[in-house]
Amino acid sequence: MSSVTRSGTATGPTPGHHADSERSLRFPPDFLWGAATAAYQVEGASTADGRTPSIWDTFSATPGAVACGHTGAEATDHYHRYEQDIKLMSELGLGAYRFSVAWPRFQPGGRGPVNPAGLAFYDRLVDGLLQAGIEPALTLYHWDLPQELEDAGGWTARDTSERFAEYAGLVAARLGDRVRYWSTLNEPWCSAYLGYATGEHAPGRRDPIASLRAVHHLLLGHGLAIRSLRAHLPANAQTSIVLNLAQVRPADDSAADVEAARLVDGVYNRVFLSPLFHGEYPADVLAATAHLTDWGFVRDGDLDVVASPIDLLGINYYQPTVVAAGADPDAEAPALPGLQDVRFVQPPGPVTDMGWAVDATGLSDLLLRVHRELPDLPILVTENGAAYPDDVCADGAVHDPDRIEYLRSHLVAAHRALTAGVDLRGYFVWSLLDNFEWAFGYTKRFGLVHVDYSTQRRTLKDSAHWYAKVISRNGVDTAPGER
Ligand code: GCO
Repeated sequence: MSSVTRSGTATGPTPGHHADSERSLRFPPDFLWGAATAAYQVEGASTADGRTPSIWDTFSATPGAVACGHTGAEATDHYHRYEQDIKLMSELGLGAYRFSVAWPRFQPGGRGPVNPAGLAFYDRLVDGLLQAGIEPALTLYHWDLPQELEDAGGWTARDTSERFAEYAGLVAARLGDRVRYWSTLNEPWCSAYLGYATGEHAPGRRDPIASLRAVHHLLLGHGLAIRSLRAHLPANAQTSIVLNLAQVRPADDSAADVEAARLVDGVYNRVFLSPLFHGEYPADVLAATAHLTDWGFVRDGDLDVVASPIDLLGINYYQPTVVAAGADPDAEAPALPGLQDVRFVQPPGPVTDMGWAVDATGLSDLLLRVHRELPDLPILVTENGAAYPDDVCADGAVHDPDRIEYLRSHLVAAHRALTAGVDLRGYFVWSLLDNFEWAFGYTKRFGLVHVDYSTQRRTLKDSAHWYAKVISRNGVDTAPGER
C-alpha cells in the first residue's frame, strides 16, 4: 500500500540549477531555508501563565538526570524574547522557522480546554513570523508530555494517543488558518527508546517492553493526529512526521556485521518507516523482540490509522551509525530492545563537541535511501547541525569555523541528493539559538546564535553570518576537490 500523497504546489528540483561558477552550487528557487528550535529547549517561563509541568520539568529536577542539574525553567527565555528572536531570524534572512508547541502550555495537564494565555503566545509568535515574511513550521510534540499523562502511563498507555489527537485538533483549529507546515512528532525514536528503554531522557524509565509499547502508541498518536489535523486544516497544509533516521553502516563486510546493521536498521528505522508507509511492522523486528512481547498492544485497524497519508517526511541527520556484531561490555545504558548483541563503533575522523562523527556522506546516503524506497515522498531536512564549544571573543564575535565547515559540507551533500533526483524541499539548521540540550543541559552549544545564559544576550556567530549569505545567494560553495 502506498500511503504517501504528493500535494502542494512546490516543485521538485530542476536540472540545470547547479552552478553559477565552478565551485558554487545553487538550490531550487523555492527551496525553504530555515532554522529550528523546540519549546522546552528555548522557551523557559516554565510556570508562566498557566503552563503545567511536563515530563522534562520532572526529569530535569531529578538529581543526576541532567548535566550540572540544569533545567529548562529559564532556557533562552524565548517566551518573553520571541520578538527579538524574530528580528534575528530576519537578519539571517530565514524563509522558515521550525518551532514546537509546548503541550502543557497550550492544554495544561494534557486534557480539557485550551489555555488562553498559552494560545496567545503562539498566536503572537505565528503572527510575528508572518509579518516578518517567515513561514512557521510547527511541531506538535517535541518531547514535553504533560506530567499528568505520564502519571497515567505516558506513551505506554493507549489513551495518550487519543489525548494527542485531541490536542492536535485544538492546535489546528486555532493556528491552522496561518500555519502551513505541520509535524506531529519529533523523533519518536528518542521518545520511545531514550525515554522508556535507556532512561537517558524523560520520563527516565528503563523497561524495554514499555519502550515498544511507546513506539506503537506514538505511531498511533501520529496517525490519529494526522486525521484530526486533516479535519481542521485547509487543503494546502503540509502534514508530516519528523524522524531521526539512522544511516546504518556495518563496521566491516563480515556477515555478522552486515547482519548487525540489518537488525539496527530494523529497530531504528524500519520499525517506524514500515508502519507509516506500508501499514505493517517489520517481521524481523517482531522476531527480534519476540522474547519481550507478542505486540498484543497493536489492535485491529491501528496500522491503517498509522499509515494515514502525509505530505512530507522530515528527516533529522547528525552523524552516521556504524555497528558491529557482539554485545558492548562497556555500555553505560541498557541496550535497545532486540539489540543486545550489537555494539556501536566510533568511526575514525573528526567529531563535534557531542563526540559525533562529522561525515556528510551519511546525509546524502540517507536521503537517497529514503528516496529509493519512497520515490514520491517530498522530504525536508528538519534538523542538521553541530555543537562546538563557542565563546564570545574579545572582538565581540563568535568564531566557529568548524560549524561553518560542518554546515557547508552537509549542504553540499544535500545538493548532491537533489541532483540525484531526491525531492528535497528545504533545510533547517539545528539550531537557531544555543539552548537546553536535553541530558547535556546548557553544556553543548548548537546555535547559529550564541546565548549568554547569565544575561540572555544574543550574539550572531560567524556561522550565522555565513548562513545568511548562503540564503541570500541560494547557494553554497564546494571545497576544492570536493566533487
Ligand atoms: C534531537 C532533537 C533536538 C536536539 C538536537 C541535538 O535530535 O535530539 O530533535 O532537540 O537538540 O538533535 O541533539
